[in-house]
Amino acid sequence: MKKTFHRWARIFWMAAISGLASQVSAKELVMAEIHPPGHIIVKAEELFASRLAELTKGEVSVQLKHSAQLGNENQSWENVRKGTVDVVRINLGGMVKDIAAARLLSLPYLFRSRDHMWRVLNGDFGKRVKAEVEKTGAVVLAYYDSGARSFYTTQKPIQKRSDFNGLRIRVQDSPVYKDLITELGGTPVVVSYEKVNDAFRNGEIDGAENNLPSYVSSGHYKHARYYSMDEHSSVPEILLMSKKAWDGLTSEQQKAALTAADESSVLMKKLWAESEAQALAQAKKEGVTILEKHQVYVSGIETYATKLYSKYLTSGEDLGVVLGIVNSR
Ligand code: GTR
Repeated sequence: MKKTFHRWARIFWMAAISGLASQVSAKELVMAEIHPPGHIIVKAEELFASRLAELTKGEVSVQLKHSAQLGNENQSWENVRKGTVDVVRINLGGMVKDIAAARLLSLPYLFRSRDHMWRVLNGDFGKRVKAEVEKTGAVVLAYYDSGARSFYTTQKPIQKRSDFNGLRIRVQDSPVYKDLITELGGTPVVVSYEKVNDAFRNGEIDGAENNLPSYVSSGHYKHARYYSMDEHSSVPEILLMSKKAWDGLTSEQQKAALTAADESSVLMKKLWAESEAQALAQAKKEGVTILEKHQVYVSGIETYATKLYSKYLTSGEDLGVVLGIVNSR
């Protein structure tokens, strides 16, 4: 009896110790995302989280806080640099004030296709973006697709440049986007993503611009019933880890984080076209008027939009970089 008791006590004690040990070594990373579940970006992040847990055998897990529970995109960008959030996914278009390379990436009509954008990101320019971002104290895990952004409006579709006259268009907090709308003849209104529906409801804006998956999943299509596929920009998403969280991982865990991020990016790239097609089908089903690219007088819009280049390409180096991108179309 006494012997059995001792045996059980030992087993209990060992279990308690090993439980404690795994608690001590297990790390939970908190991740901020502004999109809701179901968005392709969130699906990619879910894959990142599950692969990271798998690759580290449960040592590192990710708690995904979607739908802007941890604040808007600007706040995520600030938080990841401060280390108060461990992982964030943000659009490079919102990082323009701090990252010079993001300014170039945001220039309208820079890329002709997703393939073109990926070629540029996988080359020297992608390395430059990474280096600039990492100087700010965040670690780049991967780039994600973001398709092409187009304009959507409440009263009538955008078909040509003069349709912008007098329209108030919501933009990300970026000087490039503000200048773009001004150049096109409209008035830019900076509103954070999760407040755009309210801005439509309150009549503060007449339009906005985004890719199809975001236009649909955000519900913007309920207010802005005309989507004109002018495809004026393709600014990728970036997955970042705070330096503090990164330094808290072992080198094996860091490797696993990069692998999981890369795998999620590859999968997302495969699924992107599908997700765009689904969003388009849903928008049509909901009665949205879609103007296909050939129904929009894009070259007229592009002529005005690209006037921005002279303002933003102030150094010979940047001019050379952008010329290189344009010539690689
Ligand atoms: C989306 C992007 C978000 C956010 C949003 C916006 O396409 O995924 O991160 O930047 O656009 O327009 O604010």
